[in-house]
Amino acid sequence: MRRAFLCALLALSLVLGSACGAGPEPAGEAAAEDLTVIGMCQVGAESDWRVANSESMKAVFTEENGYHLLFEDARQKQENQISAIRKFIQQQVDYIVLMPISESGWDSVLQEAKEAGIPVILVDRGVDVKDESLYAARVGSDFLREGRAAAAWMAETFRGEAVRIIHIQGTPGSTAQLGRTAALEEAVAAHENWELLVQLDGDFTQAKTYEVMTDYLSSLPAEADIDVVYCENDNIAFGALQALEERGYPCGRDGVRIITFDATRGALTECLNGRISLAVECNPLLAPLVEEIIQTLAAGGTPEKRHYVEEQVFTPENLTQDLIDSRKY
Ligand code: GYE
Repeated sequence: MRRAFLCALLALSLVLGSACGAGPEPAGEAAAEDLTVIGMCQVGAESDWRVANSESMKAVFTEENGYHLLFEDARQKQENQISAIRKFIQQQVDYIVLMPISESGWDSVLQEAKEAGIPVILVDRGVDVKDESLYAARVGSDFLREGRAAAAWMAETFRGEAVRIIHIQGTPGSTAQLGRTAALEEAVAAHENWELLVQLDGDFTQAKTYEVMTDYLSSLPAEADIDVVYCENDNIAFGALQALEERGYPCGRDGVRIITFDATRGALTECLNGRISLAVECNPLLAPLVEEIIQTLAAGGTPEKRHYVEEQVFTPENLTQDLIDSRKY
């Protein structure tokens, strides 16, 4: 804990802050209490998954639970994430929790955190760094495994038939994009009658996907043969559905099969009504695992480096309204 230093810094910044309008963000009165200060750097609010992930963090890292949470939304920019980490280092927070937007470009700033003695916990996506000791642990999903589950469903569903696939990717270079893409590409390479028609960048958002998908569909002859749209998250699936249906492509068992990842409530509802054919779960409720890691570190222990969460797949056949209603996200 760095309470004394932080309190002094906060007092100073409160005094100077109004005069010079600069300096580290004050952590407020809470810092005067014996709270663990967490500097959290979220990607943004690009998807339903991301919103559920942020809510999970805010629900666990509360003052009642002994934490003071400094939450930064990087608005989908790595440079904002890097500046937030530098600010957290200046503020001498106890832990940094980072949801890295993409895998590359982290060596220097994580080295700075290490030199300042602040453990970094990665949530959701990973980083590609030369020295693995730059972070304490990573909590999240196995995106390659998720993609392979989708490919296995395709193989089972189409059983040797020709499959024409549109692939809409998430934020380029993010672990979720890399894993889900690698799984599809390896499956296409292994099935000679699966054809990848196009790979589009949907950036994990509905708006971008609607735009790129509408453009792409306009470039095809009317009623082109499309069997599957492999969407790397739910919001991509929503944008693709909208674009497909507007151009007269029915989606579901007798039309284009939409595959999605995340399986948040909106997508599960579309799956139950048949417009989405497969929803591969990606669990955003990761805060309890992050808290366990913090408790291990606080007790002087060494947490496991990698924590994967268990996930399942949903189809219109195995889903029920009760399951959707009982879901927290
Ligand atoms: O699938 C998507 C989000 O990295 C698992 O990022 C996360 C992905 C998730 O924006 O909806």
